[in-house]
Amino acid sequence: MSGNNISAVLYGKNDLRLEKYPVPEPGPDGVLIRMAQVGICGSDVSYLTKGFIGDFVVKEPMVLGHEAAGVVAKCGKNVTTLKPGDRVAIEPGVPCRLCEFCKGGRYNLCPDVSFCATPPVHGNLCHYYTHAADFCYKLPDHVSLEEGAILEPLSVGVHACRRAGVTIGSSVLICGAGPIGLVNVLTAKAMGASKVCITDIAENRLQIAKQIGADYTVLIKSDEAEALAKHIKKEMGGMPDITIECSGAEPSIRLGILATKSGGVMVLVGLGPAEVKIPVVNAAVREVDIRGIFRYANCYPIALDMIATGKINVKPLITHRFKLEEAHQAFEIARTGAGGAVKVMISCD
Ligand code: NAD
Ligand code: 572
Ligand code: ZN
Repeated sequence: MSGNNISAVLYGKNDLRLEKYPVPEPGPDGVLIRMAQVGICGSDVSYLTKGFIGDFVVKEPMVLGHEAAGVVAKCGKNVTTLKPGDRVAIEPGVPCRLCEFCKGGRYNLCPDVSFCATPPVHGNLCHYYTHAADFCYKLPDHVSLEEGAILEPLSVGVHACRRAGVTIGSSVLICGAGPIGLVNVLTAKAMGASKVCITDIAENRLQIAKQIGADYTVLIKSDEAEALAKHIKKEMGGMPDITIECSGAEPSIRLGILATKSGGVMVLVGLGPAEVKIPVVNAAVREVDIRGIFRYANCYPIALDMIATGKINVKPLITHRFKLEEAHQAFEIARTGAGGAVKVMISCD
């Protein structure tokens, strides 16, 4: 099998190549996975179009992809929980397991995490890939491999809604209706939110949000945050208890703070410029707690359960499908959002 592992390799800005890599051998605690479905994330697109995100620079060739599912092809000698033929979702971040964050259960904060397609770690947009067996989740027969791949962004939604404290009866404002805003809509509704309002600057994305369960949509046409906050209050019949910001845009963060009810919570999911100007005194004196999130921890099992039990349906988020050999076209659609693209899925089998 060696040398037959076609992989989508990023050499640097706008230099994506399909190359044959060797088929890797799993370590004693790992599994070899025949890759099936890999979603394109905004971070894959950023590495392709800019060559970096923040301090993470593509210096060596790196395989893209971290939203993935596949079929176990071979197990390392210590693996007892999986067997060849099992269909699995792959949690892309494997932490050190030893530091205080790992031991405390907040393993997403591990400084030594190895996360797929974050330089210099290879991702899994390829035919064969090895991963730690305990970061692979067996899919029930009725859960598709595409749904398995979407567990990754869905886990971001689960983590954000948990950090926000979304519960039965919550009223939630979600800013930004990209894939991450949309998984937050699905999760917030599944966790019992009674009112979910979502904003975006693009009407087509708001339409999808409506279809998947958003109760109110607000098209953002100006940066007048005070007026927009009043409009949202009127639409929702009161200020939201919780705001989950999923655009990273400065005016949207500002709006999120002003729109949130006193004593409420604002979660920053979107990561835009490293420094932004926000009305921090307004948040302070109204006791609006501002919380961040970094990926997720312990969320894959919850995300899988939400799909497997039918509490949420992620299928409407998948708008485009390509084969690995068509990776360049797939990334072009993901980059431009042409044809109303939300989640672009690449099939590797
Ligand atoms: P995306 O670019 O597809 O979606 C962002 C959406 O925000 C777009 O639909 C855009 O039209 C909209 N938007 C832009 N300006 C706006 C404004 N002023 N008001 C309202 N909406 C506005 O990206 P995505 O894949 O959905 O990811 C969203 C953000 O989440 C990104 O910044 C990404 O880096 C971040 N993210 C963070 C984490 C984390 O761990 N914190 C994890 C995953 C993604
Ligand atoms: O699915 C995980 C994920 N995380 C994203 C973006 C997209 N997908 N994050 C935004 C970028 N950061 S980072 O800290 N970084 C590149 C490591 O700037 C991670 C979280
Ligand atoms: Zn991602």
